Amino acid sequence: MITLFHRAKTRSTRFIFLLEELEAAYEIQHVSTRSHDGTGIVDPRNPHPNGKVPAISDDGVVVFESPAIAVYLTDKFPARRLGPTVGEPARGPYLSWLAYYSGVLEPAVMSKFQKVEVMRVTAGWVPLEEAFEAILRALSVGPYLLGETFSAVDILYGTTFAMFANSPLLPPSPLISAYAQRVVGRPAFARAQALDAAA
Ligand SMILES: N[C@@H](CCC(=O)N[C@@H](CS)C(=O)NCC(=O)O)C(=O)O
Repeated sequence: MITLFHRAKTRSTRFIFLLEELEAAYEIQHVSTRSHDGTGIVDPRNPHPNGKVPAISDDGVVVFESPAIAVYLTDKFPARRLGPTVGEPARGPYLSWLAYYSGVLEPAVMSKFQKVEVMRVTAGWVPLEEAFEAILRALSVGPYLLGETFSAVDILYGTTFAMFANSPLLPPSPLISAYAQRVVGRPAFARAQALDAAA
């Protein structure tokens, strides 16, 4: 059985979305995490090394960090076609955009949010505007990041762009807005929202 270590309205909600897309058998273990306001404690049941969510345990096999969980789960349920498998040409872009999400996009968003200048060349990521342009180029083929096929990578990017829809952090883009709406318009997203806070 897959256990998702989860806290409502966090990055782990996206994995309810993915597990719903995969029609997987899973259970949700609600855990506490630290909060912005200094409240909250790391839950000793949570296997993430820093007490963050998401993490999963699959019959005792622990996986943490969103891209790793996405690959693990889509590999485990290949028939659902939520991620290209080893040997498929689209596997390359799939892994690349997953790594780009946590290695470039998230640090770029945080740098901008914290008004920290990105040390171009030295930093492993790029300014948000530059990352955004790269994502726009990939999506201009569309309708999804891998082209015609919706995948777990869209769950990470689409939900992020939906969350930042009205944020001054991101440049306005009808293409990105339409993409985000396409992703969060899926029935599995609605199911995930309903399950998110349910104990
Ligand atoms: N790099 C992690 C980030 C996870 C993360 O930062 N989760 C937040 C909730 S959205 C968290 O658990 N924060 C609590 C803490 O930092 O202790 C991933 O992408 O999976």
